[in-house]
Amino acid sequence: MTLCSRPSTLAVPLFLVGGCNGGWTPQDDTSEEGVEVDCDDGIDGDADSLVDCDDPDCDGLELCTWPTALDLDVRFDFDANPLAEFAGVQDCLIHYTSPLLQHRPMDCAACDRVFRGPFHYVFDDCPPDEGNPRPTEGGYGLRFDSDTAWHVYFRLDEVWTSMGTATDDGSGTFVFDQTDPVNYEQTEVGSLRTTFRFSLP
Ligand SMILES: [Ca+2]
Ligand SMILES: [Ca+2]
Repeated sequence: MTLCSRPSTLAVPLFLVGGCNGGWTPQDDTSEEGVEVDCDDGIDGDADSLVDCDDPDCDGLELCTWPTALDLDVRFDFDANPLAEFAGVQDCLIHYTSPLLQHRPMDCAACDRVFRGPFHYVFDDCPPDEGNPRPTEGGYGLRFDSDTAWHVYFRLDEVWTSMGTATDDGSGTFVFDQTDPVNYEQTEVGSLRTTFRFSLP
């Protein structure tokens, strides 16, 4: 395998594309008669036809102000350095969007919400990850730390893993933006900028 084939340099960051798959554990419904006690389980606990935050019993709860749908825009932007370009490695970009919906049941203990959605590829000129076709859907977990900061989680080998913090860019869009060096056979070949943008639909 030569540097020119540049196959695995993007493999590690691309696990972020995978999101959450399988392993969901249903939660118990801890309702009492006549009152919606659990306002975040997707169940109409008191059987009055109003589920969770739609039920006035849940009025005033902070969690009822959290979004149940988000638009996600993701970019993996690889920038080859001059040495790597001399060896034939090229820049490449993977760009996809996903209309995310709240996913139930959720099994991310550190998250306030888990979202899933189909991936729509806008652009992709990066080399294929042999044996691992691009995912067609995925999910992410969010913890709502403050009005301007959300912590983002993704699933890696069935374990929810911290990705980092997305912050409000001032327009209500929460942005995670990070650049990491990319190494191939102990040589730095460039950098990968990873950008996740969460916005309200
Ligand atoms: Ca409920
Ligand atoms: Ca109810």
